[in-house]
Amino acid sequence: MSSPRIAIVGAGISGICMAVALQRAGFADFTIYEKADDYGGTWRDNSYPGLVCDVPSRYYQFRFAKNPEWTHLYSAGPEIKDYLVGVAREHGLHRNTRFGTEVTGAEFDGEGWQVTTSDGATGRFDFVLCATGFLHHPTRPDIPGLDDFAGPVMHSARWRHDVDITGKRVGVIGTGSTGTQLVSAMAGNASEVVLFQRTPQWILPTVNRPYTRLSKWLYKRVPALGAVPYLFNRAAFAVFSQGLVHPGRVRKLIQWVVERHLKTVEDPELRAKLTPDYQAMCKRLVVSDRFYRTVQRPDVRLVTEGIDAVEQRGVVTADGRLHELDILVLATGFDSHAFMRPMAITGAFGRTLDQAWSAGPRAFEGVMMPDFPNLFMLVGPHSPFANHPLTAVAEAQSTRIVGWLQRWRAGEFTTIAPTHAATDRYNARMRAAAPSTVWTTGCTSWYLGKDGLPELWPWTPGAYEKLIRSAPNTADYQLNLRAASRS
Ligand code: N01
Repeated sequence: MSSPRIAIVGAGISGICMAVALQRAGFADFTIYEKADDYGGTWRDNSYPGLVCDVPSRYYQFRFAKNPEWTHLYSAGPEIKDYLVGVAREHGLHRNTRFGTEVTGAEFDGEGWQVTTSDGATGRFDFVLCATGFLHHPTRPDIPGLDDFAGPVMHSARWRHDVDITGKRVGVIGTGSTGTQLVSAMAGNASEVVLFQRTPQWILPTVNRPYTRLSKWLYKRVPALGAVPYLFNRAAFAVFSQGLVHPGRVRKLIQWVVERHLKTVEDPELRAKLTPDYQAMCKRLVVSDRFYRTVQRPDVRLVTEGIDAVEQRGVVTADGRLHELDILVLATGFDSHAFMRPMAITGAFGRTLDQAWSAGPRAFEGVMMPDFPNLFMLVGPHSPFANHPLTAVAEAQSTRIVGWLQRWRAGEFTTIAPTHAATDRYNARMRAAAPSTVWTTGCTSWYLGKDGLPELWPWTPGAYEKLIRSAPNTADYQLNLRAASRS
């Protein structure tokens, strides 16, 4: 039995998860390419003040690496990054990782992939596993004059720790999960925080609390206890996700909760400005118990007039007013539809990824594409996400991928890709299910693709896990069986 040569692109949550799954299945010949200089992906890139994961820590972790030391119910960004670095170290992944090396291209040569990196080197692999994430490429808004601003301008995912906000007038553009966390964290430190809101958000209240020493001690002493919060949160998220994908009681209940939360804003004029005109969860639900309190502070100003331009001294809004600022923060999100691009990927028959995805990212079961044999994706198009933890998605998908690699090792095939027919059927079923989801109820968001349909799995994450952990239907794939003679 030969062992495949495998390239993993990206060393974030899904890249680390995939690498550990390979190790555990006895696949030793793999290289992780990471363009940055550390593990962590989005948790490495995002280091803005106030970053806290809105999924409970004891759920937002790998099942194979439960951490008894989480300090809070909801962990801060640096703690999650340290956790991921720790998992990578514990598994000795540095031996397989090439930091500071960006994969710029990958070309299928009939039986495997020629991978090109930024240093001009090439390598040949039997499989390429793309673990590149989707909240990776910061979006810089197209606002006239942005480059003219005299002070520092920084995207939330490129936080400049050399810029001291103390006593400064800070403008924040964007009211997603990031903008709301940032404003809550900076108020009181900056002299004034001005939040430029294009669209209000529904906010789900939650209370963060530290774990007691006793609870940490117990989780350390009795690791099996880790299953309790995991299963509890899994059940809670299963109920929550019913509201995402079906109209009904859960959706109504969440709407009621967020509306009650909004009523904690006392000034009716401010409350009106903060009231969305779409259903809760249509955009990715923001979770915070601090935001409404923060926007009611005298040193925080909510601006709802559209932004016309940025000039040297600040932001000019449509009413002609200049909002003078010292620092400008762009909490304007990411190009979530890029996935593994700008990597130049060319599959079978010379078909490029840009050609294959000219109508938007499409995949089979979130992990493979027709015409791109032996190329797998983690958290690819139409994987479940929304507020669901990506650790769980990556674990389920890496199990499926390992299953195929084992069949390759057993000599069952040389190359594999899903058929066009299976992929078309799969995508048609998802399109048919999309109208029941909350994401199509009348808002814009990064969830929606070019066709206005969500690029998310339109059923519950549990249903996806069941599908991806079940035995694949061989009829949905084109297997090249020449390898039968290899083993
Ligand atoms: O980005 P977003 P994010 N002028 O795309 C506004 C995850 N996350 O970084 O709604 C003015 O949600 C835009 O306005 P509008 C999570 O999955 C998780 O906040 O398009 N405004 C919007 O308000 C999340 O969903 C955590 O009208 C402009 C904002 O910028 C994802 O990351 C924490 C504009 C962008 O919101 C992305 O969140 C943080 C313009 N030209 C993030 N362009 C956790 O807690 C854009 N906007 C785990």
